[in-house]
Amino acid sequence: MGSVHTSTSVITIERFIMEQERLHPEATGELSNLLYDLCLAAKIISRHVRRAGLTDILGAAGAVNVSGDLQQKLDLFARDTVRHAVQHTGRVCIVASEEDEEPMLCPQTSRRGKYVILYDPLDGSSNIDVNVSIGTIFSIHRRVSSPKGEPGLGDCLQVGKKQVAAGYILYGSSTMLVYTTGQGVHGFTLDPTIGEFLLSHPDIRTPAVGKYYSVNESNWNRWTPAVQRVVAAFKNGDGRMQAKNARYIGSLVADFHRNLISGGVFLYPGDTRSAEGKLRLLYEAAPLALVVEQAGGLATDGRRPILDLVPQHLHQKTPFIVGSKTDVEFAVEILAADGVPA
Ligand code: P6P
Repeated sequence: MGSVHTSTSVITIERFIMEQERLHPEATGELSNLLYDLCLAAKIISRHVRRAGLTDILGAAGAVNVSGDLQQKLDLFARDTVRHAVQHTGRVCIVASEEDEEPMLCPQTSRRGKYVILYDPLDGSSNIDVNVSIGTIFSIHRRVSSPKGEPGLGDCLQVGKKQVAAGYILYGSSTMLVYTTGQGVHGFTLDPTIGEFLLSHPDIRTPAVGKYYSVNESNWNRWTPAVQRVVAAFKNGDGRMQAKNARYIGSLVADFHRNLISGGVFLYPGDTRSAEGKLRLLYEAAPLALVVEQAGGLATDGRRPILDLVPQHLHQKTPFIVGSKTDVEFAVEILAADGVPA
């Protein structure tokens, strides 16, 4: 009798990625290997994040630690860890991160591959000192420049719907890696005792109507009246919208993940201080938009789907409303009636 998948069968991310690749005979395996590379980076960053509280003992950033290594700020450590994991593999040609003003070309020594990685190495890193969950967000595009020339900014400034893959690592009560390659959204939980990400959330679907709304209400007086109407409806309910529970951690990946699993809507609208809001399009909003849409949700800037926005520059910000389909549609309808951007 052939092997039977029982509900208790342990599926590592490596095995899952391989099985997913088999669904695409044309696949070369390069994307699969790139996802493995990111997996390795995730394990290394997770190990360091878990020890963050020990910097007083092990030395904070700038100090030289017991093994003589220069202690780095965790977000710079995360930035380097991802880059080191991918830049010599011949699978990637250029990377861009929130920590660097310009994209970084992969070294000429190894063949420059066909993929581009845009990432936020450690989003919410200001929460590290108070032991609040933080995350890494990544977006993978195909190179669009000629392989005969140098990769460049044009390979990074691509519209979100062209992403090949996207996902995040959440360093929470457990470390989870959630990703999509356009074939649904799948979540893996790190078992640190064996150093493996195990399939824990196959084919994640986000509820159409959310339990939670997530927004920093201290910005209330800086929002447009239309945004205030949207948030008031989520808070108090109105004719069509049941009142929701408020949940706001102030760490994007943590807020996003809770809402993805339980249903909810996250908002970071523009305001009088910053018309484009606070969150970045290329390596925060666009990858999370791909994940949420693959899970049945929506992501918008208040008027247009995030995945349709054509970036003009690397660190461009965007208003961001993301989560349960019915809730995001409700917000867009209220904002459209007002005729101004979120
Ligand atoms: P605010 C963290 O600094 C971050 O970039 C996101 O992780 C989070 O969603 C947002 O900022 C919180 O911003 O203005 O509400 O503190």
